Amino acid sequence: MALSFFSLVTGLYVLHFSIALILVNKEVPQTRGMLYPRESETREVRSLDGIWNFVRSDQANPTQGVRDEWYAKELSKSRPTIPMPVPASYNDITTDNLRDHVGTVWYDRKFFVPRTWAKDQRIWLRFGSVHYEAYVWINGQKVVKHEMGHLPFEAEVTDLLNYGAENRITVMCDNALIQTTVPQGRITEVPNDEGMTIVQSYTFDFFNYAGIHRSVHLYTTPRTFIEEVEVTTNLSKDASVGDVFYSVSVNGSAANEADNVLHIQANLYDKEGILVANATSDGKLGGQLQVNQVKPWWPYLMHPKPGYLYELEIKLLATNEELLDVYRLKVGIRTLSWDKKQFLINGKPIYFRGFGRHEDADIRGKGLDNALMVRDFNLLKWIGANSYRTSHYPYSEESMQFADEHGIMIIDECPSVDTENYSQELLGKHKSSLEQLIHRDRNHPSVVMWSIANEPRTGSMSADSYFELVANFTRSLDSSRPITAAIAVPHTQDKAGRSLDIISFNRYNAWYSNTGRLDMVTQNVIDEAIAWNKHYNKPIIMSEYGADTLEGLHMQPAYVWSEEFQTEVFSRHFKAFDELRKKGWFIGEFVWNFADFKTAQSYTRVGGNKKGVFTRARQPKAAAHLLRKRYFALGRDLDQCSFPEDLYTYIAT
Ligand code: BDP
Repeated sequence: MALSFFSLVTGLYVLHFSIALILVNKEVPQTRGMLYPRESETREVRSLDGIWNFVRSDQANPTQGVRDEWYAKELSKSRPTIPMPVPASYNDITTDNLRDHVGTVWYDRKFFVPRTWAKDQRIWLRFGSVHYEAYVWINGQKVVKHEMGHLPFEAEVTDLLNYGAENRITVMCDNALIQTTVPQGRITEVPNDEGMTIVQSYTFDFFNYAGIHRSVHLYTTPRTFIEEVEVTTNLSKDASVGDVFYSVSVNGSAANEADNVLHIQANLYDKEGILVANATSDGKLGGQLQVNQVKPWWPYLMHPKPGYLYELEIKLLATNEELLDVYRLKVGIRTLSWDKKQFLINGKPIYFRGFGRHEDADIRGKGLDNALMVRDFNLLKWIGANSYRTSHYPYSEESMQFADEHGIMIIDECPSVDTENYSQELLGKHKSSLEQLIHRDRNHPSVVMWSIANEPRTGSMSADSYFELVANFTRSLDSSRPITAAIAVPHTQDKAGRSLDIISFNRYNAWYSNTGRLDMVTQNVIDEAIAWNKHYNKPIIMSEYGADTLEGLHMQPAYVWSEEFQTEVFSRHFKAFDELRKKGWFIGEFVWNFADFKTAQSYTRVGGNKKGVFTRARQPKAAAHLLRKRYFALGRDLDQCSFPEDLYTYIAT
């Protein structure tokens, strides 16, 4: 049973190679539902986070647990278990080599479902993310399979639960990356001292952390409920009137009864809780709300009150006005527009000053951590950044909500990194990752751009049609935001840029090229940005630049890895950026990276990538203070923000 359901690769993982390429634009499965779990008068939410039981499979026998039906009873009956926190990556929790495990691992736990949930409700099980592939059972019954890290999935479990009694959830998670996963990797069998072992390799530069990375929730909905809400907004020319367009889809039997005309009552409240607009749709599941004296959503430092959010209350009503369901979400009212030179929010040109980042921390790896998230936003605001790219995969839904509230603009990236060996199967999964991402994030005002890849190998012929298909697919799902990709091949080789709206390029002058040569940064950056712009006639962003820096290492004159060197590298780039800004089409600078992060083991990495402006423990390196002065200076010059009092330290009169 289990094998056919899960269609597991028997034995070891198959390697895929692509030869000549004719790509076809096939349909991608469409995500349904997946609203962020929120309580309301019609919904309850329960967390299943906590300490779960954990088993690692034998690397040489990853499908054994499925064949032997470990999910049919408690895991501890099949294998000795160890405690494992959820959410967290499992890699850095134990003291043995679990860190480098390749293949499947198993989790289970028990939980109670209240008797009261048995009545007139539906129950849903939702995972914020599991990396990379997940297989889920409730009380030994298959529930859902999902492939792709960093993205949520859910399934209805109403008929599988024991109400007023104990239940068991079992999860199998597979971290193996092959040439047709997103991101790609390779599995090889190589000899070691004991015989043969399985090795996972990948070209991307961050550790392939795995496990149940984000929260697990059970939530209830009424029998007929609000399944999806899509919101778009507009502003009048003088920005005094705002429009909120909402469309709702409903799931449930009442939706199909001919004599029951479901309708929506939509109420929009401002921050003080005052009702500013309302509408009752006439048998339709969508409509428009108009807000006079609107308070638009502005990025941080562009307005004294950035990140202004309204609350949209959606009520689903039956013909007899019976209240069926209520769901509330935050809405920011803003417009986006772009042309060959500029990118504008609410009609005002934007200059991005931000970071490439990672979800990464000591011990918990890529596991959701509210303390870390709040600290990171404090640091972003302290340093005066107005944006970041979710390099190189979707970040937690909680952080997207935070970005909305704090006015931090997001370039939202799908998990495609170092893409190569293009194939039809890879294309399907790449498109699916964007479909899932856009479905999840389309209502966030903070999301201002989609990034369809990081450093794809766009020099090959196949990249041309591949990225045209990916970009057009993305546009077909959301034409309200521009599309970019962070490109690293030289413009003379690139085949993807023609399909993008905005060109982002990554380059490490004085680090990977001309190492140590601080005198070979500024002009190279200027020349390359101009070349990209001439080639494609599109706005240009420098999406990565930086230098590895060991905190506490000081050397004067500056020498690679020292704090002085990172500071100098930044300063040489700033000079280039200011030259480029005068040209009108250079629209942003993103440092690589916000904080130090873990990578696979390599002789170029000391405990990980050290290009952070902050350490992995989120403390500033010397360059952070310089960057802070620049980002606030840009904020003052471009957006008339005021300086924080402690920006400059008193030295002399
Ligand atoms: C870039 C990648 C980024 C790496 C960075 C580096 O986009 O993921 O971490 O190089 O090597 O090419 O520091």
